[in-house]
Amino acid sequence: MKDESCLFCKILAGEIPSAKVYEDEYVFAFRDINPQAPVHVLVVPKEHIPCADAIDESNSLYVAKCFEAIAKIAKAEGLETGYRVINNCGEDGGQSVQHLHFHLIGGVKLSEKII
Ligand code: DGP
Repeated sequence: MKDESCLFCKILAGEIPSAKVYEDEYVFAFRDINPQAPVHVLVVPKEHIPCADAIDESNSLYVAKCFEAIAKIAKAEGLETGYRVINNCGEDGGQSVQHLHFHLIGGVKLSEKII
C-alpha cells in the first residue's frame, strides 16, 4: 500500500527518479543521494512500513525479503570483505524518511562503530 506523502513511496512509483540497483516483488533498492561510503544502497520494502517499530507478523515477510536482497546486492557490489547494515528508527534513532529502509554500506574499511 502506498502513502501519498511518502518520499520513498514516490521513488517506488517512479514519480521521483533514483539509481536502481535491485528490484523484486517485495523489495526496491537504490543508491543513497548522500553516500557515506563508496557503496551506499537503500534497501526498501515495497509495502509502506513507516519504521522498524511498525514491523509485525502481517508485514515481516518484507523484512526477510529485504535481507535476502541485501545478501544479493552485497555480492553484486563486490562487498566480499564485509559491509554494514543500518536501520535508523524514530526521532532518537535519527530516522529522516518515514518508510522503513536499510542502509547497506561498504566498499571501504568502516571505522565509526557504535556497537
Ligand atoms: P534515514 O536518515 O535513515 O531516514 O535515511 C534516509 C536516507 O535517504 C538518507 O541517507 C538520504 C536518503 N535520501 C533522502 N532523499 C533521497 C532521495 O530523494 N533520493 C535518494 N536516492 N536518497 C534520498
